Amino acid sequence: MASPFLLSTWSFSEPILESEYPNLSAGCSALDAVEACVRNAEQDKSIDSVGFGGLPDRNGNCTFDAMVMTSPSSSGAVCGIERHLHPVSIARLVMEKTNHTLLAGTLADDFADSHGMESANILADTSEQKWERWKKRSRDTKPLAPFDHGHGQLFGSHDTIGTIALDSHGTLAGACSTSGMAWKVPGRVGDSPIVGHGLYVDPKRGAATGTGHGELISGVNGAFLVVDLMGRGATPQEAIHETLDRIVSCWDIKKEYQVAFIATTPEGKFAGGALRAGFKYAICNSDGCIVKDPELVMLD
Ligand code: SD4
Repeated sequence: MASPFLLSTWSFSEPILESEYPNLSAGCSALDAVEACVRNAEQDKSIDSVGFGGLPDRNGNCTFDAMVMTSPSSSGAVCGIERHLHPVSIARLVMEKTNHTLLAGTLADDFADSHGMESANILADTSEQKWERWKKRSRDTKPLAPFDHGHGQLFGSHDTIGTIALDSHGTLAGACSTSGMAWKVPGRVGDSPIVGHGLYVDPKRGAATGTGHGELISGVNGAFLVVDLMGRGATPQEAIHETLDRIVSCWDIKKEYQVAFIATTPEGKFAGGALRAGFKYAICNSDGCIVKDPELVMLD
């Protein structure tokens, strides 16, 4: 059995993984570990694509999407959260306290209230200021491709934290959270809270999570496809390659489009891949924590 590890999208997650890894290696469950990592990103105001500090929609309102998953029969998600700072924990409540998979909008906020979660203003002053500037500058709906220049310096308008863990019992879990596409049409929901789009975990086949333009990921059921291909014998890199290929063959790929996946087999063989340069991911295991370039970049 592989020793415990944490894998997560974007370099901003590396210090988060590093702080959580001791708990994982001490026996904490994969689910607790991924939730803790994602909560950490959700409360970090400097990350402008996840949780507090996330960029708002065209009307200046922030909404959050999140999911947790441990198997095809065990997942929970929320979308369009408007007044809670930790959508990943509401998603976990959906998984553990209901027979459902996805709750949406203010009714999902009400559900969180009913479980004692404190509500909060989720629009940071910095996000509001950025929205004011955007509103003055441009009404162009096109987002820029996310580009990773290091912690706190993400250029472009969106990217999601997707975290996967394998614990000391050999159990896989995944979680993701996002404020979605900056300046989105109000009501827009991306791939992140949809099972098999932004995240998929199957104990027999592996786990994958995606970041980037949710519409492209959703169009091919991206995370599910990566995991399914691994289940049919592909390596993580081959599975990501074929999934990105599928996206390239289905869409007119504009220069601002970016999609990236990270994936692992149940045995802990992992890889990352992206449509375009600029994506990085973080890994923490018994050898330490590092930020990695993806094994695969499809386009120039
Ligand atoms: C989405 N993939 O909503 C998510 C978040 C995002 O880059 O915008 N990520 O499309």
